[in-house]
Amino acid sequence: MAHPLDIADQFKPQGNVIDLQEFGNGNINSTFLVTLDAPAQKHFILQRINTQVFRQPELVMGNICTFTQHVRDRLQRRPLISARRWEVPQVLLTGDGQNHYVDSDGSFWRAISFIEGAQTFDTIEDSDRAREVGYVLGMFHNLISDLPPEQLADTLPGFHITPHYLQHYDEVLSKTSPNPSSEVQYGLRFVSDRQTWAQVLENAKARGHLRLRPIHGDPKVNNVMIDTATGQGISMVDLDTVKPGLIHYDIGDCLRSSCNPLGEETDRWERVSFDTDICQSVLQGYLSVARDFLTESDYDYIYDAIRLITFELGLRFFTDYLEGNVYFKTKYPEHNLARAIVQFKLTESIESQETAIRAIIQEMR
Ligand code: GN1
Ligand code: MG
Repeated sequence: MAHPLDIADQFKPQGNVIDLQEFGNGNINSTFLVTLDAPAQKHFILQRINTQVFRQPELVMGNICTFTQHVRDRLQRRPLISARRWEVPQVLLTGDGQNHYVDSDGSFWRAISFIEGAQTFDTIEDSDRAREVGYVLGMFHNLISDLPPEQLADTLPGFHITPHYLQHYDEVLSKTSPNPSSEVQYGLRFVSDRQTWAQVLENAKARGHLRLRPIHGDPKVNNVMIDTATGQGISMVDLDTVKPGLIHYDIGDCLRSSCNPLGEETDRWERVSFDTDICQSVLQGYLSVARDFLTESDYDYIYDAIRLITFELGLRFFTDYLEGNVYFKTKYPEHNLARAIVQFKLTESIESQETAIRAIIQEMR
C-alpha cells in the first residue's frame, strides 16, 4: 500500500513534509496531519476516503467544492457583520490541478487546509462553549441557506433516512442469530418498541412540512472548531456529508453529541444522560443566526429530531455490531454494541425529559 508520506507530496505543498501523524478519531475515513517546514503553510490534512462507504468519492469532492465556492462568494459579497473570525476549509489541488489523487492501489486521497489556532472538543464543559457550538451550526446553515440543494449530489443515498436503517436492520436480523447477552436483548427490545415512531421526519418531509436543504450531515460537537485564543466558534469541519437533507438531521446530531457530557465512547452506560442546560445554550447560539430561515414547522420537529437522530445512531451502531462491524471502524468486537447502548440510553434520557425539552424549544420560538 502506498505510504501517506508519498501521497502528501502529490498535493504540491509549499515546502517539505517534515512530519505526518494519524489525526482525530473519525469512524470512517483515515486522517493524517501533515507538517511542513514552510512558514506560510505549516500543516494540512490528508485523508484516505473510505470508498466502501462513499461509493462515488468524486461526487463528495464536487459537493465540497460547490459548498466552499458558494460560501467564499457569499462572504465576499456580504461579509459577516460582527467581523468575527470565520474559516472555510479549502480543498488543496494536486500538481495537475485535481481535487484528489488515486494511488496505484486505487485508494482515493484528498487534502484540505488545516485551520491554525483552533481546537475541537469531544464534550462540552460550559454554557459559553455550548452557545459557540450552536452558533457554528447556525452560521453554517445560514451561509448555505441560499444554495439550491439541487446543486449538490446525493453522495450517500439513505443517509439519515431512519426507515431505511430499520429496513436494513430487519434484513441483517433475518440473516443472523444474535448472541443472547442482556445488552443485545436490550437493544432488540429498544428498537422494536420504536419502529412506528421512527418514520416521523420522513413523514413530515413527505407531507411537505419539512423540505430538503443543503446540510452538513455530521455536525457532531467535535467537528466544530473553537478559536484557541478567544474561545469563539469559527468553523465546521469534516465536509464529506454536505448534501441535500433536512436541517433537522443536523440539529439532532449536534444536540445528541453536545448534550452527552460523557461522550459517545463512554462505557459508563448507567450514567449516560441528556443535559438540558447544554441543549438550551446550543439552541440559543443556533437561533442567534438561524432564526430568519426557520419556519414554524421547523420548530415543531426539533424535539423529534433530537430523539430520532440519537436513536438512529444507536440503531446504526447496533446493526453494524450484528452484521459483524462492516461500516464503522472498531477497536474490539463489541465496540459497536457498546456505542449503540450509549445512544439508546441517551435516547431514553431524552424521552424521559420530553416535557422539559419541548418547553425549552417553545420558549425560544
Ligand atoms: C461517522 O467518521 P465520522 O466520525 O466523521 C458517521 C456519522 C456518525 C459518527 C458517529 C459517513 O462520522 O454519521 O454520526 O460516525 N459518518 C458517516 O461518531 O456515516
Ligand atoms: Mg464525518
